[in-house]
Amino acid sequence: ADLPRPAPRSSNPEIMAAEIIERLTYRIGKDVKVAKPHDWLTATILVVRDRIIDKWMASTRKAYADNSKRVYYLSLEFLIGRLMRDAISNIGLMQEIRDALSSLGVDLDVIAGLEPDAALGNGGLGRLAACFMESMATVDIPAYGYGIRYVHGLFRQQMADGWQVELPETWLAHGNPWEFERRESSYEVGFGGSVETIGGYEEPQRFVWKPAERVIAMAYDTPVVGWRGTRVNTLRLWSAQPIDPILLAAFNAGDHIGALKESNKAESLTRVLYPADATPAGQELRLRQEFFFSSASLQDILRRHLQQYPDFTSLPDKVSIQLNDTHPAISICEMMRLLCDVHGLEFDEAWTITRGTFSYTNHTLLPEALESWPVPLLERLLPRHMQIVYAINANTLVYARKEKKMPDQQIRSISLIDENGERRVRMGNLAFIGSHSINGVSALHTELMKETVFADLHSLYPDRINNKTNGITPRRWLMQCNPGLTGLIREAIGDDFLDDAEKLTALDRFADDAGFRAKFAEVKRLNKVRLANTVAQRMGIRVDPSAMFDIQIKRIHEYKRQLLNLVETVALYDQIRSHPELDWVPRVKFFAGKAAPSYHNAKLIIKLANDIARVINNDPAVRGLLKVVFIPNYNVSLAEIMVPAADLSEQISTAGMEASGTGNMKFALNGALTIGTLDGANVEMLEHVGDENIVIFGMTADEVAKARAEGHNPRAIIEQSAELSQALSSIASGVFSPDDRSRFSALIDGIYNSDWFMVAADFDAYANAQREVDAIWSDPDSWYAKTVRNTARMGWFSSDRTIRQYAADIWRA
Ligand code: 26M
Repeated sequence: ADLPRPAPRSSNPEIMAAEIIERLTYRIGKDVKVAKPHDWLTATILVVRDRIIDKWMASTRKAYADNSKRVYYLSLEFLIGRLMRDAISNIGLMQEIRDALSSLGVDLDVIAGLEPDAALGNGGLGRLAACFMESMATVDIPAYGYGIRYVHGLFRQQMADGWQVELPETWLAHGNPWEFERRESSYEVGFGGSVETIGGYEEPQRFVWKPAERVIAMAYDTPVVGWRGTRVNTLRLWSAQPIDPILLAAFNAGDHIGALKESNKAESLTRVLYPADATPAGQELRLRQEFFFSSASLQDILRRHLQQYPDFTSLPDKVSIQLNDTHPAISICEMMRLLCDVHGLEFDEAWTITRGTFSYTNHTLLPEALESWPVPLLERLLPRHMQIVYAINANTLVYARKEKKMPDQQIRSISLIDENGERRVRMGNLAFIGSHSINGVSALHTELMKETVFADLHSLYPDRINNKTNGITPRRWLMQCNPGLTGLIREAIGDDFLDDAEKLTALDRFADDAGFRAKFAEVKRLNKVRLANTVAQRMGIRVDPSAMFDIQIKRIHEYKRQLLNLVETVALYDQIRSHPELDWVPRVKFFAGKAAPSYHNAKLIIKLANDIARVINNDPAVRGLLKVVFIPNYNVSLAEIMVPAADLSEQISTAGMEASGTGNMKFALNGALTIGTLDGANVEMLEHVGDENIVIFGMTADEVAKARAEGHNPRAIIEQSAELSQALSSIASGVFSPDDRSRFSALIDGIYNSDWFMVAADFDAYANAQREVDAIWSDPDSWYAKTVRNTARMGWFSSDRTIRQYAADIWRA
């Protein structure tokens, strides 16, 4: 949003233009006459960056001077996307920079589109970390994000004959003007080797880890500006470097190649993001990444603490470390090692400090997604940490057995070691036991945590589990991605909502204002035209912006049930063809999302979407009534175009399986209607927007659990539904895959034989809900009244609210 506000140094486009030219000349070394669009982009970012730096330093100094508590957000993923528009808009210079560039013959929107989309994350968990970074700066919390500076972010997705193909992503190819290399902030991180025991008989025992391998973690800092530029925090990403390559080469004199191999090995640590978002890869390199960034971050955190305070007794008062899932859970052992072995604290004292400092957020209950590492691997790679795991476990199990009289079966379930089959360390249990707070990401998810995976740990520590329902930053997900709607809201209710999204409730009464609804619809139409243009440009497909835009965008996963949507699409296609005389609502069904490269069924679902699209889009019988579009290479930037253009948001996961969802919030905030199950944060969205403004269908989490426990009969269900039978058999028999008629038979057999994800069980409810959506659409007054109310009532889902709750209840910051 182009917001007129006093700028920090100048609000004069001429000065701004001069500054851009100055950066172009002296930092990039290019003449105005020969500058390429990319050079203008870099020069503009450098101007913006310099404006941010004063505030950055002031923020750092203030935290030091005030002895404020610092929050550290440890995450293997930060899915930040493009940064320039975010930064410019947050410091209030949008209009000046736009004008300055335009006076130089450069279009801001064109160069903004050249900025690479930083995809250092897979999906929801990584995007949440990015929203939280922006909100922590906005609500003025001294916070640091810690993560990995992957050379290659999430793979680029290309389609080859409808199949997903993964290509390497190279976001750093043109350099990264946002980051500052901090050579002075480097730490050694060890792997392997052995543990030496010192003392024992008279003196207390001490342990010294002698790693066999060592690498350097080097910091790269990126400033994160909050809304109105009040505070600038640091995102610190670690890059792995070989230990002094010159020295190493000298040591290996005569073996130059061998020496460089070592340096290659070090650098390979931070080369690439693991592309799984639900099934842990279980690869040694992944564990190395987790420990590498945990160790570097902890060394940095403890060093900063000792700079300011005499010892570590004050650590829990001055430091909060939030673990984004279990990926950084090894930090708990590393903290214990640093406190005991390096700084000489006693185990019990170190444990109190550690537990007082850490808190853990769980993002999934899927059993296959719960991280665990084989004991032999941990013993070999991190021998000291394995000892610490055993020590923590012994203490916990003694407490549970002796003081809490816990029976054996529960003891087995709370143990840090899974003894069923190959012995493994359970990272979820480690994160739980080592933290004073464990939170879920929606009310339903938090209750399910208490009842399922963490039931026994919850009975042992009943005060630790709490809920923090996710949120999204309204700066990126309303003001920037939807300037049209932002402008319209400002006209209607003024600017208060810009600083407090909950003020959007003032918009509620405009739902009954026909004039306002017409403007709201016009904004939506223009956003749909923008998406239609994107699709035309990228894929050569023409879609009609007057049709309902029905959108499902997220990682491809069976539990998210893109398959349910596709089966219903086929059923609708059959219906339209059998009853062309009926008054069908024209729809475009959009899909986008990446599949983990090793997830066979997810890749098959992408192929199915493309096969269905080809048949439907080429059938004149449904022309103008139904189109299916799978847009390749879904990322944050594509979401910023698709979210504002949606009429209908598909949030249809099997109840009990989506921890929260955050895309659901983005769509509703931007005036889409949701069709969804009672899953994750949908449940709370229903409470906020009201049941007349959201279309809920299907089994509840309890019903799903019951059906699974007692067994349900998908075959009987399918036989009772003519529409479903026909849709499934047409897919299974090869109607959409004439070149390979059995391509989808195994996928469809899964529905007949087990239907784990309740595609058959929920089909009729879903199809009926879709016809209900059609009915609402056919009455535009009713449709837009509902969508206006969605925007008006979604302010609570701002990540500012979420962060305030973390600060009040968990961090006490
Ligand atoms: C683990 C080990 C090895 C490789 C990859 C992983 C891994 C990476 C990401 C596992 C899970 C990952 O992400 C899970 C995730 O994104 N969960 C989502 O978190 C969102 C934010 O809380 C929720 O809104 C979503 O419902 C939830 O699916």
